[in-house]
Amino acid sequence: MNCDKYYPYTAMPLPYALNALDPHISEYTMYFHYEKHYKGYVDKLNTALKDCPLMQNIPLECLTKMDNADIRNSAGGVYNHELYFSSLTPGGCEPSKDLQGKIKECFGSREELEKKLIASGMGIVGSGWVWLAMTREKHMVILTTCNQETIDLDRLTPLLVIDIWEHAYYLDRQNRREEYLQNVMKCLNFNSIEL
Ligand code: MN3
Repeated sequence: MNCDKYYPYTAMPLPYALNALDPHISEYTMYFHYEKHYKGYVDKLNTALKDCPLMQNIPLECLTKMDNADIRNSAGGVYNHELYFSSLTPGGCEPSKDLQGKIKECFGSREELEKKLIASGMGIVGSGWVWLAMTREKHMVILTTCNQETIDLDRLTPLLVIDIWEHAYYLDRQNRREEYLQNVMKCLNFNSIEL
C-alpha cells in the first residue's frame, strides 16, 4: 500500500510491468489505468489536502471516510487502486493451504468464490468495486461499493478488490464486463492475503 502514509502522497510503484498481465489485461489499459487514472487520484488528493493542514496528518484510511467529498473521493481513489493493483499478479497464484481452507469454509470452493465475485461485479450499477474482506469474526465476505467508496475499514480487513469502473476494461473489452471479470480471476494475487 502507499509507502507514504500521510501528505504529501507519492504514487505506489506498480508491482509488475505494465504489460505483465497481458493478455488478461492489456498494457494499453494498464498504462492509462496506472499512469493516468491512479496517479491522477494521487495528484487530486495532494491538491485537496494542500490548504487543509489539519487533514494532512490524518492517515489515508481515515481520509476515505471524510465528509469533504473532494478529499473522500480522492483518498478512496488512491486507497482502492493501490489495493487493486496489489490484488493482481501475472499469471495469478494458488492460495496457501490455510487460505484454501478458509475459502472452502466460507464459500464452498474457489470456483464458488470466483462465481460470487463475478456475479457481484456484474450486479454493480455504474462504477464501483468488488471486495473480498475479512470480518472481525474471521469470516470472509464479498462486498461491493459504489464510485470511489471504500468498505468500512474499522470493521473489515480488505483482502482483494476488483475495479468495476469502465476504464478498467473498456479499452480491451468494451461493454463485455463479464469477460473482464473472467480474466481478472486468472490474475488474482492470493499471495497478497495474510490470514
Ligand atoms: Mn480504476
